[in-house]
Amino acid sequence: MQSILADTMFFPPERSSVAGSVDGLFDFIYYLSAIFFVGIVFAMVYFVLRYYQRPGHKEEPSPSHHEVLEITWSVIPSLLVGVIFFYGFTGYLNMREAPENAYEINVRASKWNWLFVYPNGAESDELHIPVDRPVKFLLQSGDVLHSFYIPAFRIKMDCVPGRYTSTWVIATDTTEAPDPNDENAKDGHLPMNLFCAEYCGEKHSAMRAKVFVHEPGEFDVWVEKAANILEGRSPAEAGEILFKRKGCAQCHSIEGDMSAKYAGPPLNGQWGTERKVTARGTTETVTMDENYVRESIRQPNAKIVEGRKPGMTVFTPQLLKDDEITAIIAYLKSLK
Ligand SMILES: [Cu+2]
Repeated sequence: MQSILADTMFFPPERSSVAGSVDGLFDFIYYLSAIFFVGIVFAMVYFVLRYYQRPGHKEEPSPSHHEVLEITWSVIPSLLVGVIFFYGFTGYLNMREAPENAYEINVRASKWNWLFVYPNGAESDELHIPVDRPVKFLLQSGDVLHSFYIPAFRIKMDCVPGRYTSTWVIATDTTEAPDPNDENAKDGHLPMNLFCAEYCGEKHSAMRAKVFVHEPGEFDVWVEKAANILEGRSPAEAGEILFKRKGCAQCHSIEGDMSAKYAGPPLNGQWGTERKVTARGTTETVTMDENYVRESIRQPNAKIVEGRKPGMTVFTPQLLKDDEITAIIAYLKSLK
């Protein structure tokens, strides 16, 4: 069911197989509330005008009960609530249970970025999915509660630390025109937004990603290419991709921004320079070289730059391979 109200007033156009049922129920509750609101306010105003205390107005005893009236106002709302429950509950179950043949993508939420891991090992910081095919999202959180929310699909599910949750979707439209600044791009074909919908700390509002929906063949090509980021790229190019994808860019400016907007120190133009750090309670001076960067990634709390607080993610070899650290080092060297 296409929703006129939800489409035009509140939400982006429906782009998934479940969006229609969500909007349908939303519309039902909305119009029902509107009808009851108008009815109740009118009745109230009418009674006030008819019965207010005034000179010459005689008080009448009110009836203790009225069976027909009481049954009516109990049965009708119960039926309406029953309808809302039925469609809400069956719709919810449908969103929880993915079909068996669904394509599975692992979603890892952490402060403050999204990482999508595909069955062939490919990883991306933007979500890519095929059109017209059930896609299941297996959700995880690396730290606190986050919530996986794609408004155009009308799906939302919490990412809970220490357990898996899941949701799924069939996208009904492909996205094109990846440049949002292109004025000729039709809105219906722009990549969709993915938000974190659970307040998760300082940069919660920056925890966003784009969703791209591909034709099936095009998707296979993309996911194949995404699996080998080190291949066919210079180490610095691969390092730049990793720097964004692994969340480094959320806390480290590459434009020299020293402000508290970034939890970590800026990383451009730093290669080979010295800095004061605190290591096990004592202050020392270190040079930013290969080993310092490697240590700062593997054991971020070993040396804390003066004026900064510990708290960076510890990147174990499972999270970031040695080859990938080498690529990031090449990227950092290239930043002026
Ligand atoms: Cu979050």
